[in-house]
Amino acid sequence: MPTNAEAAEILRAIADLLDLEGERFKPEAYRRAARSIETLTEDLKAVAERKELDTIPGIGDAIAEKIQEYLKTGRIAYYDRIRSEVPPGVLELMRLAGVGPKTARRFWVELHITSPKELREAIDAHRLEGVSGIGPRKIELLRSALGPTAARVGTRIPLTEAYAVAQRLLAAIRATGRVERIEAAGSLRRRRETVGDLDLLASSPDAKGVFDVVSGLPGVHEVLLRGETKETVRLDSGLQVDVRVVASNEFGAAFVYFTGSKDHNVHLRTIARDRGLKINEYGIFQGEERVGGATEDEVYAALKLAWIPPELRENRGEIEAAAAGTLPELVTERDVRGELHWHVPPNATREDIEATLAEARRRRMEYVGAVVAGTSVEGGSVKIERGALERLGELHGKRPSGMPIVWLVGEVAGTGTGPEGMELDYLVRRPTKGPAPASRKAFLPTLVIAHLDPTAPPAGTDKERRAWIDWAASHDAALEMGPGPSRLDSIGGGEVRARNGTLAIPTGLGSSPDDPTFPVALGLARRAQANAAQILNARSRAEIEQLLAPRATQERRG
Ligand code: DGT
Ligand code: CA
Ligand code: CA
Repeated sequence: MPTNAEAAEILRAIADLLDLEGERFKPEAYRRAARSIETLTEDLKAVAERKELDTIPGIGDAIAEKIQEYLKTGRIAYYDRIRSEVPPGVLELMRLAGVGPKTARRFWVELHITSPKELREAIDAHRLEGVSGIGPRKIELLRSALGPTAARVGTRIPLTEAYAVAQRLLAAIRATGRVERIEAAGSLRRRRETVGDLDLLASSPDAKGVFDVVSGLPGVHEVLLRGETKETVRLDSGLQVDVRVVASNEFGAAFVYFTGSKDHNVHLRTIARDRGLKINEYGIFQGEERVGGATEDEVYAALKLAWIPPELRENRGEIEAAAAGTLPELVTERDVRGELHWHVPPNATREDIEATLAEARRRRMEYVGAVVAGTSVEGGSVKIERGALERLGELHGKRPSGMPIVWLVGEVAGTGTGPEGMELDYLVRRPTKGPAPASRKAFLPTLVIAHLDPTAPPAGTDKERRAWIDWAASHDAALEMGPGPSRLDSIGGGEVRARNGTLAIPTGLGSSPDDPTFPVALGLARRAQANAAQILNARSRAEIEQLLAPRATQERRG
């Protein structure tokens, strides 16, 4: 018997197919209808019998007709037809992590790649290199999305992906109550841009109990090795996870050791030796006597060093700085005071706007800049449902009690006006191909957050990035840090800092609670040694308003 859930599923499948065929607006209409049906509290059939299908929000005549057909016959001829037009492998491609309908369509239409297998072959044959819009990072992402293969051994995965996987594992292990404490160490804790394997460090009196838990977690493919204090498993994705269990009084020493980097550790050990001490993963030793190791502070203090933030532990001068008391003050989560680049989801309702503002308030944000106009980086025009747009218009520039102030933002667009004559507060600008524009007059208003062009040809990436860093530094424009090819990694962040430029940290506002955007972007900014003064959205509302003020003055004059 047909169910609401099945009907919704077919509508979603239609949306996917339409996406692949390059349709622009229809897919979203089908998705909206699917969502509506899923939240329906009564049987679709009952609604249809009352001839009230078209009263369901998001269901117009065309979709109502297809639902009727489905309820009568169990099929939708339209679906069968468009499905026959798309090779099944292309649908599989679209479901790979990091491949949306647009990319899948390009693989299919431009590169004649019609299955994951063909994609893997194309990558191995270096056929994707030099294809516009598919840079080396994207290729790495694709390789890991394609799962465990021989080629995969020795490859590294992006930090965002590793972060999300680690959070899931940590939460699952903590929930069992079998560990006193468990944390991610290794390159993930140092927020290296790519991660080779995960290193989890736990304290517990019962290592075997912890390993039993880990081995049985969903997504764990096989146990590669198990010893007294260490277990290594491989996940379905091919990623390896090392788990170590120590006693709670050893945790600090082990945490330093397994956080690395290896070069950092080696340097620490030479300092220890000079002081007549020995440090290893079990503690700090003076001769045979154990003199500490419960906390990281103890380890660094024993070496007369300030505690060093993990993001700096690469043996690039941080140990000398810790000895001299000149470690940089790094931006922290608490410094971030607002979101300047919130993409209102295309189908958000008034209620969704309220919910996001409430989240912003919980996170103690002072301002939220909502993108309401222009072209998104992905290329589509920014489209916001009427109700949400109205609500944003009502809230614009206002601060309902205890709430952040709402600013209206245009993305890429060259004018200061949004839909229905809405006045925009500033623009988020994406560097376009070619040289950076000489003047910011080209896009009034004043405040510009540029993110890098993900479609820039790989060969031009470094040069263009440098041009944009120069341009941003001399135009009060901030560049966004964070995951993904359109944002800056820690090296780029360091270049911006060296030029006295400003960075911005995307907060992941409005995303799911386990979205890695914010922690990853923050970590990369810290790795770039950015302090709060260098982060645009670590400034207060008043300070940002001051940046926006010249525009108001200009307008009054003009
Ligand atoms: P990865 O996994 O390649 O992204 O990088 P890491 O840094 O996570 O390296 P991994 O997983 O091999 O080891 C984790 C940490 O354990 C590493 O950062 C430092 C420590 N470690 C591993 N092997 C050695 C070693 O031979 N000597 C020293 N001193 N430390 C080591
Ligand atoms: Ca590792
Ligand atoms: Ca490891």
